[in-house]
Amino acid sequence: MSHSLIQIETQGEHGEIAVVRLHRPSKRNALSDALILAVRNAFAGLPRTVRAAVLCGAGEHFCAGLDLSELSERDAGEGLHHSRMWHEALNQVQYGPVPVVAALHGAVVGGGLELASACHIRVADETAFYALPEGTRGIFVGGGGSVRIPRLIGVARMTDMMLTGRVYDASEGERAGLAQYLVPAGGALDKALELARRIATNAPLTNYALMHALPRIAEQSADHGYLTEAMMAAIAQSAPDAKARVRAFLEGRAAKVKKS
Ligand code: 1HE
Repeated sequence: MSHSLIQIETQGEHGEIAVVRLHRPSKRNALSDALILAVRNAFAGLPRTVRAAVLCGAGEHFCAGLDLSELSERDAGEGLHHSRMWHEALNQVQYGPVPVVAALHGAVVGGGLELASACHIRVADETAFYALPEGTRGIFVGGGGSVRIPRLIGVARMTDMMLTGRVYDASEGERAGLAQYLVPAGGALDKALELARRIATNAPLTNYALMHALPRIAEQSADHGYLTEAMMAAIAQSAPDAKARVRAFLEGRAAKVKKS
């Protein structure tokens, strides 16, 4: 399946991996309204065979953020609805059908960083750099960045990035928590695919719990969190798939945990 602004391909014996590629390289994958809607539609409409997805960008950069050429004439009401449209699209990435691994390279800036933050795992290559130039442009984040980015790097680092225009390089970004994996230049997609293939072999309810229960438990009081956790654990372990996996380990048929 392919739209002009987004390319989607499936991989794997049963089509279990989807690669969703932002495809507007001449504009550094700047997120126009059409592209952000295409992102929403891509994740809402993933084929049912898909168990994990990779999100990447065509060309030299992952994403240059909001398409600034569309910003100029919006009034307050339109700005509100525009931001809410982004929220809906990025929520579709975070709370869509499957875990999403972002493969990052080049610019991961502004709304591009907001989009990356909606993914479940971020893999960056050495060319990646991160910034929130909204401060410089006289605007504010509007794609859920003020909710998601502090949860990755803390309020203090995000405040610094926006107040001073600070740019994190790939290693600084990894150390700060913007990406969990750092790989040589050109290697982000392969690493992201490797992780996605692994994720696709998990029991579906485990992946569901990680996508939908864990972030909500992290927002709950400890008391409520323990109860939500217990209920999720009970549901996950009752699945036939879970029982078969535990039996396989006990009978020596499953891999042990080993150092990588
Ligand atoms: C764009 C955009 C864009 C590139 N909107 N057109 N984001 C920013 O403030 C980042 C702005 N972009 C840049 O700083 C640079 O373009 C990059 C570092 C990302 C890439 O640099 P480079 O040298 O590879 O490309 P370029 O020559 O700057 O750009 C190539 C073309 O893409 C050029 O258009 P052309 O018609 O002259 O060829 C650029 O104008 C265009 N382009 N970035 C529109 N962002 C939900 S709220 C989120 C708020 C934000 O995201 S604010 C941050 C916006």
